[in-house]
Amino acid sequence: MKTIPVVENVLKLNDEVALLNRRQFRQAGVFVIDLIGAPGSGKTALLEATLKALVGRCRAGVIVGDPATSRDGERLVCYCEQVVQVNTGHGCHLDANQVRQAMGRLNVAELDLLFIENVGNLICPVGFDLGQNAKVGLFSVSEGDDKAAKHPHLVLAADILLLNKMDLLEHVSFNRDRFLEDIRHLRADVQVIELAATKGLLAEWIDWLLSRCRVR
Ligand SMILES: Nc1nc2c(ncn2[C@@H]2O[C@H](COP(=O)(O)OP(=O)(O)OP(=O)(O)O)[C@@H](O)[C@H]2O)c(=O)[nH]1
Ligand SMILES: [Mg+2]
Ligand SMILES: [Zn+2]
Repeated sequence: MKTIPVVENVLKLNDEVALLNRRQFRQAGVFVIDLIGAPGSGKTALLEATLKALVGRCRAGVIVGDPATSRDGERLVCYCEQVVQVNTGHGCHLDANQVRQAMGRLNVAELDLLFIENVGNLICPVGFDLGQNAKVGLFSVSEGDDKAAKHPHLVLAADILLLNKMDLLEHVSFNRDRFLEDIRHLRADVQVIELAATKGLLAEWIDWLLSRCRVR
C-alpha cells in the first residue's frame, strides 16, 4: 500500500520559532507575559493601569494583537515608549512568527518586562507558544461566571488567573463562589487575583509582576 506523509504536529513550526523567541528574550533579560482574555474583558485597560503603576519601577513594552485597527496600541503608547501593534486580519490568535516580527521593531534589551496582549479569544491563543515566560488568563465579571468552566484549557495552562471588573460585581449576576469553585476543580493550586483595572485596583497583580522581575 502506498504511504502518504502525515503532518503529526501542525504546531511544530510555531514551537521552533517560539524557542528562538524565548532564547532571545532570555538573552535580553526580559520577562514576557502572554495576556489572554475574551474581547472586552479589559486586557488593554489592565495594561494601561499596569504601565502607569510601573513607571519608574520597571521598563516595560507591549506587543498588542488585534484583527484590525491600532486603537489598543494608540491607548498604550501614552504609557510606554515601546509598543508594536500586530494586525492579524482573519487570524484569531497571535503566533510565534508574528511575535518574532514585532520583536524586530522593539529594542528588547532595553526592557525588563514585555507584555503581549493576545487577540481577544479564550480558545486558540492558549495553544500557541509565543516564547513567553508566563501565560496570564484574564476573565471579568461581566462575561458570566461560567467562563472558567467552559474554557478549561486556559485555566490549566495559565500561570496566574485574573478576575477583572470587580467594581461591577454588585451590578451583575456573577456568582463569584461558583466561578472560583470551577477553577479549584480544575487547578487546586493556581493563584487567582481579583482586580478592577479602570479603578486602579491592581496592587496584588503589580506585586506578582515585580516579584517575577526580581526573580530574574
Ligand atoms: N467597570 C469597569 N470597566 C472596565 C474595567 N476594565 C475594563 N473596563 C471596560 O471594559 C471595556 C473593554 O476594555 P478593553 O481594555 O478595551 O478590553 P480588551 O480586553 O482589551 O478588548 P479587546 O482588545 O477588544 O479584546 C472598556 O470600556 C473598559 O473601560 C474595570 O475594571 N471596571
Ligand atoms: Mg484590547
Ligand atoms: Zn485562532
